[in-house]
Amino acid sequence: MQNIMLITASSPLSVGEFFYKKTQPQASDLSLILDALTQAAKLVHVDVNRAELAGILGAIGTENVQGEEQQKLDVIANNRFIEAFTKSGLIALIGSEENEGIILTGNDGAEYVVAMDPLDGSSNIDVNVSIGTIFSIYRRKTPTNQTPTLSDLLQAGTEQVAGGYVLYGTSTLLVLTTGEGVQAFTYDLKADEFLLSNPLIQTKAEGKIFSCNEGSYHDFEEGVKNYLNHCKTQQFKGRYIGSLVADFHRNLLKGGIFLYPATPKSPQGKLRLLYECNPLAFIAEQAGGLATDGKNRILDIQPIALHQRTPYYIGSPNMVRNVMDLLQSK
Ligand code: AHM
Repeated sequence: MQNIMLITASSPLSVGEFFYKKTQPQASDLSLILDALTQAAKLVHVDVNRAELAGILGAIGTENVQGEEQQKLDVIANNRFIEAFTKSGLIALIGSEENEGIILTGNDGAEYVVAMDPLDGSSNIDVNVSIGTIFSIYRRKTPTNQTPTLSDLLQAGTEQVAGGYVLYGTSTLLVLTTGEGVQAFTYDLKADEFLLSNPLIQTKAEGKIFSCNEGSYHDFEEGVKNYLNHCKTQQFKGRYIGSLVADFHRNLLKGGIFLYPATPKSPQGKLRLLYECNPLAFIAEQAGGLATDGKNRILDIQPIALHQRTPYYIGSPNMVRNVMDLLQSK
C-alpha cells in the first residue's frame, strides 16, 4: 500500500492581501479598488451561472453605442461594476463599452478612473461558452479639485496602473497586472474570495496556436493571408472561441497568437483600444508577449476617442513579429 502524504500549505493570498503587501504608495488604494472589482465579479459570476434559471439570457431590445444588440447580462454586469466602483469612493470616472459617454461617479476628488468592457463575448452568453470582463485602471490627469473629464481616460496604455480581466470559464479567474508581472486569482466559492493561484504567468516566445475569424479571410490584406497560410503550412492549431478573453487566455498559457485584422468593412478592425486591447496588451507584455496594430505597439497609441477601435495582433512575441514582418513586406 502506498503511503499517503499529507501536504499542508499556507492558505493562498486574496487579491486585497496580495496587493496590500506591496510597497508602492498606491498599494492600499489599489487593493480597495480591486476589492470593489472582485465584489462585482462575484455577483456577475452568480448571474452568469444562474442566467438561464433566472431568465436573464437573451437580448434586452436596445443597442449600445457600437450599434450592437445589448444582452440582458451586458446591462446587468455593467450596472454591477459601475455600482461597485462608485461605492468604493476611489473611482472618479468610468468609460464603459455599454455607455456612449463617460460616467461621472460623483467621487470628484477620487484619483483613479476605469475603462471597462463589463461583459465581453456577449454572443457566447446564450450558449454557455466562456465570457469575460476586461478593465484598465488609470490615475486621472485633471486636478482632484475639478470635475474629471474624458481626457482622464484618453491616456496611452503605458500609463495603466493596473489592467486585466475576469474570465467566467470552467472556473472564474481574475488575471491581473500592476506592472510587476502577471498574477492569476481563482474564485474559491467556499472561501468566497479570489485566491492567488498563479503568482507569475509567463507566455512562450513561440506558440503553435493561431486564433482568428477566418470567415473574413478574403477581406484580409495580403500580409495577414500570408501569415495564416504560414500557420497552416506549419500545421499550427486553429482555435477560435469568439470571446476575446477566452481566446487570449488560452494563448497566454499555451503560446499562440490572436489576430483581429482590419477589413474594408471595418478599416480600424473591431476591437476597442481602451477597454479591450490595452488591458490585454499590458498583460501580454508583462508575461513576455507582444501586442501591436500591425505597425505600432498597442500601449503606445495615443487614444483620441472613448470607443476607438484598432486592428489587433497579440500573443507570443515571435509569432507577433512574424505577422508584422509579413504585413510590412508588401
Ligand atoms: P462584443 O463586445 O460584442 O462581445 O464583441 C467583442 C468580441 C470579442 O470577444 C471577440 O474576440 C470578437 O468580438 C469576435 O468577433 P467576431 O464574431 O467578428 O469573430
